[in-house]
Amino acid sequence: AFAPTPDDRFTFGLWTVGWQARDPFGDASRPALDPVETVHRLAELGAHGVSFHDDDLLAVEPDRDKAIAAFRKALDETGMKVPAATTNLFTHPVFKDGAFTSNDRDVRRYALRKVMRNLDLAASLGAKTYVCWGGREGAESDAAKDVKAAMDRYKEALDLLCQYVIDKGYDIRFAVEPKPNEPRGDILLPTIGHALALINELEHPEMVGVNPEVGHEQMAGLNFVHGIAQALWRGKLFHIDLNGQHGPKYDQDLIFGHGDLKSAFFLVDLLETHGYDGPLVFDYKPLRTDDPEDVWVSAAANMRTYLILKDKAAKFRRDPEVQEAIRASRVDELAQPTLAAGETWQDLAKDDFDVEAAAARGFHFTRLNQLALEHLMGVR
Ligand code: 3MF
Ligand code: MG
Ligand code: MG
Ligand code: MG
Repeated sequence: AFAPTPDDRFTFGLWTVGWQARDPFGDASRPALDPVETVHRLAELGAHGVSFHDDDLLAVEPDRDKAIAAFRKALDETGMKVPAATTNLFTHPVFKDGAFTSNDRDVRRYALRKVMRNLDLAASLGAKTYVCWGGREGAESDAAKDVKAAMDRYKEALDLLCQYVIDKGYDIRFAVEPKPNEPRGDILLPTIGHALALINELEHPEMVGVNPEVGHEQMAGLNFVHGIAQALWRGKLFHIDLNGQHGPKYDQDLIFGHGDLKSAFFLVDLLETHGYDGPLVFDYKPLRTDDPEDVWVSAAANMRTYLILKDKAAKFRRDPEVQEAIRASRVDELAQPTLAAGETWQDLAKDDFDVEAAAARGFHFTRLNQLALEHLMGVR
């Protein structure tokens, strides 16, 4: 039980298992990992696919053509897919003030060329989603960045990239990944809501959605499940980065479920009951204390945790006592429009409403929450 198969649509970034665990205070604790090995190991574990930054492919082979050929061969041998790809616009010091919104115009032009080059590769590998995380789009000083101009440049960049995809005839949509801070003091498009608002202003809003990451919203103290629900409501959840985080602190990138487990439970419940059918992507970091074999234990743990939570969420939904508690809490009543068909604001005056009686009615949310926790804790 809980053994993943490609039908589960689990994918991993090459940079996750391949993270050598360099951090601001310490050197690498693991050797570089060959993307070819990653593809084979993840396939053996039951994953569906991998995604990559342009630079990830060069982890052990500096020749781009050779690296791509080896990667393609590994994909062919294993049947692994590339549902998404992305661009590294943050490691090289040229991007120290960002890429699409760097104050330096030449850098902005170089960044767009770098994305377009990798879009060609992404399309040739069958990727349907192209992720744009604004790695260093941001500032430490409010004097240093004209944020209104930066929004113009962000829009300009995304509009240009959509036009590129249209002109090339690629079957690709973009997914903007919000993050509040790290590596910059403040990053532009810090939350799902900010990203959705920018997308509404684009020339091709239908081609752009979001790629929210569990830990990123939680770093800002936000409710990830609520953010995902709002993105699903607008049909904007094109991609999702699953991992774990313990509240507002540095970007921990823990294994999925190894942070806020209760939020992970309700997230899986939401994705599964909504019928989200995009890739389920793990964007996590194996602990720096893990050795090269532990890395694969951690990769498997992400998928197993998701499948366990999926099973628990389904049992929660099927439990007659839960169903009764949901009715008692009037959760389903919210789906009913506030006005009946044909009613107008004038009809509201006709209501015979006892304010005090309504104020006295409890919602019984505690009982419902406890039932959810008991399912999660495995006693029901
Ligand atoms: C950083 C991230 C990124 C993005 C990636 C786009 C390195 O916190 O989450 O991972 O997910 O660049 O997919
Ligand atoms: Mg993270
Ligand atoms: Mg991240
Ligand atoms: Mg991410």
